[in-house]
Amino acid sequence: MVWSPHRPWWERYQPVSYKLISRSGSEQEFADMVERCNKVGVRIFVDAVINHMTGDSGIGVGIADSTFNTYEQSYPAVPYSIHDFNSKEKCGTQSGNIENYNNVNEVRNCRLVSLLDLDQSKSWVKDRIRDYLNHLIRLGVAGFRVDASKHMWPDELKAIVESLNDLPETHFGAGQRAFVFTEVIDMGGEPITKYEYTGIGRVTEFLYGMKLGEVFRRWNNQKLEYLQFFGESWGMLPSGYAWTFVDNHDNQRKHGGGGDMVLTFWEPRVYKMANAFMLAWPYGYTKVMSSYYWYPREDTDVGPPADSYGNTNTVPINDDGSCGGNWACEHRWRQIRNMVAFRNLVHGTAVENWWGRGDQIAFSRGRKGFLAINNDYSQTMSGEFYTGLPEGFYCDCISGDMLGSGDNAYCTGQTLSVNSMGRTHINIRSDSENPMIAIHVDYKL
Ligand code: AAO
Repeated sequence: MVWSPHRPWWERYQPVSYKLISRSGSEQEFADMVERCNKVGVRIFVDAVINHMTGDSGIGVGIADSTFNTYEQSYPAVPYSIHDFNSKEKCGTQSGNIENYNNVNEVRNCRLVSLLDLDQSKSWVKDRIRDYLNHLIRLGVAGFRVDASKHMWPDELKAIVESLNDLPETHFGAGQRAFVFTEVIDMGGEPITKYEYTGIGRVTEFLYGMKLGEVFRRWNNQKLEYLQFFGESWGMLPSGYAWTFVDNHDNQRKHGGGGDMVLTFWEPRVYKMANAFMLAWPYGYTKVMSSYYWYPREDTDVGPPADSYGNTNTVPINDDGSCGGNWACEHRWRQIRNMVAFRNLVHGTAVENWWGRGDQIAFSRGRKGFLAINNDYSQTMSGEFYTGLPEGFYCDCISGDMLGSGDNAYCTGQTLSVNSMGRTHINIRSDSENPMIAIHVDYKL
């Protein structure tokens, strides 16, 4: 546990053991959550910290009461001893830490911000990590985000992933493998690239959120209309390898890659636009961020809403479905939640009817969905647009929800009428709080 600063969020990134006990609860509570989620079709992916253990802070105790001693490099609860870590000789820097990101050996054999660096070439280490991940698989998790993957040798990480058990047949069917995402920050300019990790699973595409932030902020003469070919031609991974997000837990705090450009929940209007675009756009495997508010905003260490000891608070849900208790819960914002449904619905269809004028864009996804965004600061976006959709009345899933069913269905937001030519009239004011319209065939009234 880290007490100075007081129980920061990043404490979790310093494992002491592989026990499933955290400030969020016990193993039993975790297993129960996974089970309940699987039953309703929600998959759980675990953020696996397997590159390192704690920082070199001396002697201490973890949240599950396991001890550690970094002078001796000892973590008895796993157990790991000095033989399981990369030595200073193997690393080669004076401090034992990564000092130069242009030196591949350093990045992978030295300590990331002083975190004791496990040596995954050792079979003992590989096996302990394998057992830990298999334990999680047995509990029903669907896959892993592999933290700090850039700091592990790709072939060693691949061997660990390949050694994992299949997912349990009861929940996933026969022969299914864990879904793996590797965290590799590659914005260009360093020798280690994201392409080295595509053989393992999906790879973080940090350029995606950075570029999207640049475009929606209209920095460097960017305009929404340039998004027509947003994807690989912008220097990003082929779509099938990319794991995309508007922001993540690091860069929303200006840590990690792209921190100055990315959009976050602190700027909700434009954040909703960027997420709507991401979710409607057929590139990459998308991730929606879910956060908590922290104060003061400049203090990037502040941990989650918690009791005075640091145990994470339960998330209260308000009557309108949003979260209370300082949880931001972006995933519950109607504009974002409804666009997730949009994405699932239009999966497999192509972008059609692209229309772009400066900071106004519109496009459809096959004959299933249509999105229009007005990011112009003064011009209303108005006119007749091809939606690609069958004739009928549609409920705009940005301004409202479609409730009820059959003849009793009604829209709590704006209703749009699509004519027999597939055209609709739209009018989006530039000063609207939600300057977008999204309709799809599941919201046909
Ligand atoms: C904490 C304290 C430290 C202390 C340590 C040990 O803050 O002062 O030394 O404990 O006691 C999180 C926190 C850390 C925290 C750590 C452990 O963020 O502050 O340290 O937990 O509790 C690199 C890695 C990447 C990593 C990122 C933060 O490559 O894997 O740093 N992300 C993950 C997690 C993260 C976590 C850890 C890893 C550790 O998501 O939450 O740390 O488990 C360049 C490099 C990147 C490098 C960044 C940041 O990026 O390319 O590889 O990321 O620098 O150092 C432009 C450039 C871009 C550059 C970027 C940032 O965008 O284009 O290349 O600027 O400068």
